[in-house]
Parts: sequence; C-alpha cells; structure tokens
Amino acid sequence: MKLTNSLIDKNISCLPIWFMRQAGRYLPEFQKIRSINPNFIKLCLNSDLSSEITLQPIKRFNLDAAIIFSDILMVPYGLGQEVEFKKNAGPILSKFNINTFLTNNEITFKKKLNPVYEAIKKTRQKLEKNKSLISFIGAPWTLIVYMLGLKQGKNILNKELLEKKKEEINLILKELEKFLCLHIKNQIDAGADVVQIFDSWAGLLEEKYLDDYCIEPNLNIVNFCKLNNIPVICFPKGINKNYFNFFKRVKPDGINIDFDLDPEWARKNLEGACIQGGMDPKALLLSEVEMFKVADKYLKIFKDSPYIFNLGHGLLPQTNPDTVRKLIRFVRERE
Ligand code: 1CP
Repeated sequence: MKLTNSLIDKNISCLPIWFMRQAGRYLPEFQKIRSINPNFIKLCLNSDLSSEITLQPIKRFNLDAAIIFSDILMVPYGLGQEVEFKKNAGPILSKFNINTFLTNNEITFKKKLNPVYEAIKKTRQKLEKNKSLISFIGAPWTLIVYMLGLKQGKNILNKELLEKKKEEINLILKELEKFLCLHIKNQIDAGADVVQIFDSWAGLLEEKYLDDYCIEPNLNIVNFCKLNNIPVICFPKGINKNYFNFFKRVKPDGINIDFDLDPEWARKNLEGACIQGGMDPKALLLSEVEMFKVADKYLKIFKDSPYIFNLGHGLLPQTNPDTVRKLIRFVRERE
C-alpha cells in the first residue's frame, strides 16, 4: 500500500484506513501502561509513553495513520484549568474563572504543552515515512462544554446555564481560537502532517446557535490552517443535515461523518471534500458477517470518491482487538 504523507491527498489511488480512538482503552498493551499510570494528564505529558501508546495500534495492525496519544482537554489544562479523569465518571475540571483565563499567555501555554510536541517529534522519527501522523484539537464549542460544565447528564445541554453564560462564552470562543491555532501550529512544526478538529458536542446545539458556536469557530480555525498549508479534517458530530451548511461554509479538506448521517446523502451533498468514516463503532460488537455488511455499505457508496476508512465515532472500550484486525483485513481485501 502506497500513501503520501498527507492522508487527504486526493491523488492517492488507495484507501487509507485508521480509527478514532485507535490508541487506548480497548488495547491490553495500553491497559498495562495505564494501570501503573493512574494520572491520565501526567500520562499524556510523558512523551516517551505517549509516543509508545501512539505506536501501539500501528505495530499491531499496520494502520495507515497514527493519531497522537493526547486529549482534547490538554488545551484547557494548558490554559490553567485542572483536569482530572475519574474512572467511569468522565473528565472533571476545576471551576472556571474568566478573569484568570483571560490572563493566559502563549509562552506559558507552549511550555505546559511542550511534552505533547516532544511526543510528536519522537513518534515521527519512529513512524514509517509513508504513514501520516495526525494531530488534533477539540473545537472551541466542545471544549467550552467541558470548561463550563454545560452538560446535565450524558447528552443533555443545560440550556439555562448556556443562556446565563452567553457573554462569557463569546469571550472564551475568541480566546480559545487563538490558543487552538497555536496548538495546531506547534503540533505541525513538531512533525504532524494533518489536523483533525473534534466538535464532538456540536449536536447539542439548537439551530439558532449553530452558526456562532460551531460553524464560525471551525471556519476561523480552518482558514488559519489553509493560510499555513495544513490539511484539516473537521468532525462536527451530530449536526445531521446541517453537515451541508457546515461544509458549504467551512470547506475543510476532509470531513468525518457520524453514524447517524446517511452516507448516500453525504456523498451527494458533501461533494468536493474527502469524506472520512461513518461506520457505527457498535457494528464492531456485532457478528462478523453483520459487521462486514456495514463496512461493505460504506466501501460501495464511496468507491469512486475520495474516502478515508474510519468510524462514525471512536472505537468503544469493549471492542475486541481481533475484530479490529478482521475489519482492516476485510477493507484492504475489498480495495
Ligand atoms: O481512563 C482512561 O484510560 C482514559 C481514557 C481516554 C483516552 C484513551 C481519554 C479520556 N482520552 C483518551 C485519549 C484520546 N482522547 C485520544 C487519543 C488518540 C486516539 O484517538 O487514539 C483522542 C483523539 C481523544 C479525543 C477526545 N477526548 C474527544 C474527542 C473525540 C470523541 O470521542 O468525541 C473527547 C470528547 C475527549 C474527552 C474525553 N477524554 C477522556 C474521556 C473519558 C473523555 C470524555 C468523553 C465524554 O465526555 O463522553
């Protein structure tokens, strides 16, 4: 399989394959490291270990791209918020203070996140030349959801709090944009060749907020990437048919579709982008035959257009690594 360094080079004739959350929870070799590193942020700041974890799925499955082992919440951490991951409780962030937040400076930010850049350098040295190294950020809105604690329960937005914090959110959006662009630039300078923007909670937004909180911030960051010749993939998860408006306005090089979006619709309506993903990660928990059926649907639909094989969200922790291997073999044999 031949691949240029950029995953979304539209001239490549083969189908690249990688998975969101490919490094991590479902892999026994990750669990082993994790069990003796109880502090997740510290683990992300250990450049030797995070580089090793990044390469684990590449060694196991020979995927076409590595995604740096880090987290979207490293940016709030770099901007002074404490971040803790309790088992089965999700991330917990210390109380947000707008005044302290607005005093952040680029030098301290870069210093705090330097281990992430070191991990990218180390990984690039070890990764085969023809494989992509993907860097990522959380989109401003998705980060704000965590920073301000805007969710009530798993998938419900606290609308009252959102209304109350409107002015503050506008200030944070702008400030985050600046630091996120810096984080992208630093990751690319360290050796990453693509960036993916995760807007995992875009789907929580009512339509009236979509422009200001999702589309505009993504557009500004994508424009920064274009100015700097950085290939960029957006993932505005859960926005349904608004993928069309998002794509028309933001025009990223690549767009990850989620598992709720009809792939046939996506191919027709998102023309001009390299589409990535779509397959439901739950399909990897079905029987082999059922899983192959779902994979085949995506392969058939995107047969003649630029496509990167991936999922409609991250691999689930309960996924069997052997199933991942079988899926990769199936996709490669179909090409
Ligand atoms: O407890 C553990 O062992 C930590 C589990 C874990 C891992 C392995 C977390 C906590 N983050 C990660 C790594 C991670 N996070 C990667 C690594 C590279 C890879 O994909 O292989 C990436 C890309 C992320 C990105 C991330 N973190 C997102 C965006 C993608 C998505 O899943 O929507 C989000 C929303 C987070 C926040 C986060 N980090 C971790 C948790 C438990 C959460 C919360 C998820 C939630 O609120 O539902």
